[in-house]
Amino acid sequence: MNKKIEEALNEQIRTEASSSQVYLAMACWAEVNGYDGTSKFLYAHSDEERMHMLKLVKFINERGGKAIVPALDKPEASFNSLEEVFKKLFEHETKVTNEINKIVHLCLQENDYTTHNFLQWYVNEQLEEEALARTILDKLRLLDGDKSGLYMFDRDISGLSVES
Ligand code: OFO
Repeated sequence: MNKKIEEALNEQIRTEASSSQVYLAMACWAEVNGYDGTSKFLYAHSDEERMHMLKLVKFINERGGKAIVPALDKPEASFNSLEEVFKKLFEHETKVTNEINKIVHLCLQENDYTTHNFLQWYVNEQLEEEALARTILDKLRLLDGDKSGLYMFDRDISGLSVES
């Protein structure tokens, strides 16, 4: 496997693993602060990110490269509000999208069309995840901290899922 691509994909393993940790920490915060629906949503989102990581691990190993399981930083564990949680989640997803786009670009430069093809799944996934995060954030901004609105938000969000 092309070394530059292998390195970039391994870096993406770190990104996806760290997304999983970040959302797990958010899920814990939501759970202990009484936002059960939100915590359910975030636990599921954390699982999705682990699955994104595993897909990369398998792809690299199956193509003759070597996947590296990275050390991760401790994620932020306390937040002031649900709005802050989702603002950070949205910003995080935007960063992930940029990272994916950079690897897609590298694949074209290196004429690696197999990996380019493989990455289209991630391109679509990022589109969906960013759109979902933006919708959730818009709702929270509209609520502007209104307690009964937040209660309903938390009840409804548990029914939303992050597509895999
Ligand atoms: Fe939510 O990011 Fe993975 O791909």
